[in-house]
Amino acid sequence: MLTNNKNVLAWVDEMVALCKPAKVVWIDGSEEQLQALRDEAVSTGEMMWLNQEKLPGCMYHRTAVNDVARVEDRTFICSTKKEDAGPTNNWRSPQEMHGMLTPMYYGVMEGKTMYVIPYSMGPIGSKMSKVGVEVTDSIYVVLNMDIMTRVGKRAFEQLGDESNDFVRGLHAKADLDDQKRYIVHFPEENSICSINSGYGGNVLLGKKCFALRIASYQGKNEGWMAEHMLILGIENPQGETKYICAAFPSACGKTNLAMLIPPEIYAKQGYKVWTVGDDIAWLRQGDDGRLWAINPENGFFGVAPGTNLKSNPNALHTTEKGTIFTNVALNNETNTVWWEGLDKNPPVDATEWKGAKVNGPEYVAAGNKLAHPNSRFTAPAKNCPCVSPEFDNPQGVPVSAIVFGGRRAKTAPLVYQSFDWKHGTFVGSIMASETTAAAAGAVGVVRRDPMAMLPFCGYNMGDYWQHWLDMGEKLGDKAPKIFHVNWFRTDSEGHFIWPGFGDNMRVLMWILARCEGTADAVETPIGYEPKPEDINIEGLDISLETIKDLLSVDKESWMEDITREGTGIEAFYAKFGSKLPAEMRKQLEALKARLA
Ligand code: GTP
Ligand code: SPV
Ligand code: MN
Repeated sequence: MLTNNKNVLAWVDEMVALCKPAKVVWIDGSEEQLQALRDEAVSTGEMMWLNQEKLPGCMYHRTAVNDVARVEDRTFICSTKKEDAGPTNNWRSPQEMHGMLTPMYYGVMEGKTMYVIPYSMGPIGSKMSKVGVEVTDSIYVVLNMDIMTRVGKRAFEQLGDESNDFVRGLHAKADLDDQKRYIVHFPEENSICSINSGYGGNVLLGKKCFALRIASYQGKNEGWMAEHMLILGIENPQGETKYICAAFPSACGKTNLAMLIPPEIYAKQGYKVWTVGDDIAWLRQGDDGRLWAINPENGFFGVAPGTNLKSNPNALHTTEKGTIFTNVALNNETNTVWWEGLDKNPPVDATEWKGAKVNGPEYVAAGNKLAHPNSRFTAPAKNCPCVSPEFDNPQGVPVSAIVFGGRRAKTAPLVYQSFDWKHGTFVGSIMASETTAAAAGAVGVVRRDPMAMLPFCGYNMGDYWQHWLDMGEKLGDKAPKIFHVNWFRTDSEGHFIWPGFGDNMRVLMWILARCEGTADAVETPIGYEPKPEDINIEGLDISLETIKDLLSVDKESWMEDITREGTGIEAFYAKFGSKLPAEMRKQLEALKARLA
């Protein structure tokens, strides 16, 4: 036993009695134990070693074909009262849900091993960190959790012997039946149940389930925030680093922005970029009154397709050792990995993500994808060439700016700044983005995704906006400035206009200059915009005209975005009834007046 904590022991006993595993293994976090599990997963065919010379410590895994992304329609928030889950979450009463789920877990691990994984979200020793315990029947889950979180005995030390403040996570792969797949959260019970999946955000319960859905609820009650945000630092030539948090929906560029390579014009002056986090930020007011951020995770669960030496060399280097690849394609000749956008040479002797041997170039030429669009790498943060020296700092880092953004072909300009925190909260609340392969369902449909939290807010989104407003009151004039960006505007042929990736730093530099009060702005109906000449385009194959175009605000399409039936802002707000903070309504009316 790794702990004397009676609350943990009692809960694990209960899970064992329910699932009836043949064996129980506590994950202590030792390299010997992990190595034995890797070998066991290879011996059963669950995982595979990749080329150990080219990719030391790297492994490969393929999920079931019906199990490749988060399942939002099968994800539930089970608060006692329906209105506490709100109109954007699926809800069942805890009683009804337990009544359905409990029998599904009876004896579900018979003949199998139950792994008990203690883990800390956040650096060990940080007041901002929290502990979870996940029980699972999957070695793949254990090995991923080991990369993504701080597992083992150290997590129990963080919890202590008396505390009951740990999140209970029960996961069973069961039959992987997608009709019986459930990802269920009980915020009031501090617990999560996941069944019939073996994929990413559905089963690595520390990630979206705990660090966002449960944690957002805890944050509301305890006065802090859990957000779907990357955290990056920009160090100037004088050696001072400023930190930015950015919330973009799934597969909309967080990992890429967090690891960006500064363009030549900044690199030669000595600017550097440091990655603190690529997906989740926990934010708290510090003793100095400012907002401080930690990344609760310890690794990156990143989208593979599109990652290459040009778009994101730091991510690619991060995956060169100790990484698990899921649903990418195999190059059978070299026993290495491949995905769309890695290079222009799909392997001839390839295995596509579902497991069929194919001729890569022919297969791709026929319009097929070798890697699943949501195929991922699970890589340790410490591998990242630009991992921040503050990564493990228990205090976190102070936040200068918060940036919202989505994938919008039109409407949203390259960048704008909110007038103040309240308006910034409004800007976050009206975010919209095209859907991506990160969740099951249609891709490319514009939907409202407030603060990139639509699938991740563990309580009523109206109360969540109120919590944002309350945090702003507390932070007062020390609050970070709030911005909105859009890297994804397209021209009439559907091509991205803005080069994106590393060049996004040009926009971040204006953002930081605004925070320091050293850049001008133009007031528009939607917020402050840069003067076009204040976006540095030196070294870019882009004209000032294009920047003007990227910054243009079409009042009619903004009005349309407000009033559109079904998916407009007004229709969206109407769903919240009396839970919509009066301030949000006021902000919307003010925007309409400015646009008129
Ligand atoms: P999750 O892990 O699902 O939360 O995704 P994420 O927000 O970290 O997205 P990621 O950085 O993995 O990017 C997803 C996709 O967007 C990849 O295919 C990238 O190539 C693409 N992408 C990222 N940044 C940019 C950009 O600045 N411009 C363009 N055009 N595409 C980008
Ligand atoms: C996301 O979808 O936002 C992810 C991947 O980061 S998952 O862990 O599957 O949620
Ligand atoms: Mn994410």
